[in-house]
Amino acid sequence: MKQLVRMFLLIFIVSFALMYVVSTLNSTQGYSGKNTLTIYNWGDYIDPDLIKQFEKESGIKVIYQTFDSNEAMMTKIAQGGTTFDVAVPSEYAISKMKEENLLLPLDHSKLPNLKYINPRFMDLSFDKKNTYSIPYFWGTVGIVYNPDMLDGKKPTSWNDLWDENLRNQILLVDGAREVIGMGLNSLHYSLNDTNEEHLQEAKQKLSTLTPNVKAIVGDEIKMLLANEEAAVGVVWSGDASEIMSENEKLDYVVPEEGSNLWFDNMVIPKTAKNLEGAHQFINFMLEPEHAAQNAEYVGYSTPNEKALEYLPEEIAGDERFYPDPEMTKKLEVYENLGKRMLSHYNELFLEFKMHKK
Ligand code: SPD
Repeated sequence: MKQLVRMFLLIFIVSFALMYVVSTLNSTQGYSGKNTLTIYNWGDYIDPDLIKQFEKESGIKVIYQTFDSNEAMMTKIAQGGTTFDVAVPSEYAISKMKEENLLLPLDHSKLPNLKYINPRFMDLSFDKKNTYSIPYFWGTVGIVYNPDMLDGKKPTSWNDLWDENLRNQILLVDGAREVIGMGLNSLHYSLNDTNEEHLQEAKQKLSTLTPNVKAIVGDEIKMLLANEEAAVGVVWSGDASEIMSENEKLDYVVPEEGSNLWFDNMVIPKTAKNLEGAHQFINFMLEPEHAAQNAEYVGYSTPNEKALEYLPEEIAGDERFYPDPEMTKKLEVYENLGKRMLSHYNELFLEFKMHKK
C-alpha cells in the first residue's frame, strides 16, 4: 500500500515538474496557448521570413496552415472545429462566406496601413466598404507558354489550346472556376454563366481538350513548366511571373476572348480566437516594405500602391502582371453564383478530371 502511495506521489511530482518546464519554456519564447495566431492561406503564398519577423516583433506564435482551393477552405471553416484567425479567400468566396455568416467585421481603426492600398482595389462589389476583407494579392488567369516548344506559334486565344500539335503538352491549374471558365470563355460565354445548355456545351468542348492535357496540377505546376515538362500552362498570373523568373524563355498572355480578374483578400473568420493578433497581422502585411517583400517572394501582384516603390521597376512596371484598369476592363470577376451553382461547377470539373484519367 505504502509503495502504491509512493508511486502516485512520484507520478504527481514528475507531471507537475513537466508542466512547470513547458510553461516556463513558452513564456520565455514570448507566447502561451492564448498568444497564438492561426493563419489559413493558399500554399506558396507568403514569404516565410515575414512570419518569423511578425512572431519576433509581436511575440505571437503563428500556426500556419494552407489550402489549395477556395472550396476546400470554405468547407473547412464552415465545418467548425477549427480556430483560424486569418484566412485569405478570393472574391466570390468572400461573398459566399459573408452570406453564410462565416466572417467577422474588421476594425479599421486597427488597420492604419490600409491607407497604402490603391483605391482601385477597395470597396469592390463583393465587399463594399471592405467591411470584412482587406486586399492581399490580385491577378488574372492566362496562358504561360514556352516559345521554343511551340515552333514560334504563340498562343493568343483560349482556342489555340485545342491545336493538335499540343498533344500532351498542356498543364492546367487545379481550379473548378478556372477550368470551366476556360471552356466557357473559349465559346465566348461569360465566366459566370449559369445557363445549363452553355455549361453542357463547355463541358463537351473541354472533353475534346483532354488529349492535349498532360495533367491538372497544384503548386507543382510552376516547377513543371519552368523545367520545360510541358509547353503550355493555364495558370494564375502570379504563378506565371514566378515561373518566368525561373525560366526566362517563357511568356504569359491573357487570351483575347477575355479571362478572369481575381482578388484574394485577408479576412477574419468567425472561428477566430485572437482578434487583436489577427488585426495586428493584417496591418503588418499592409506595411509597404512587407507587402513588397511578399510580392517579390511569391511573384504575385500587390494591391499596395506604396509597396510598388520598393519593387524593382522590371516587376512593378511589367504590364503583363500589373495591367492598368483600361486593360482589365474586358476581364470578368467571378461572382458568387450561389451554393447550388457553385456545386454544379465543381461537379462538372470533377467529371472533366475523371474523363482526363
Ligand atoms: N499558390 C497560391 C495561389 C493563390 C492564387 N489565388 C488565386 C485565386 C483565384 N481565384
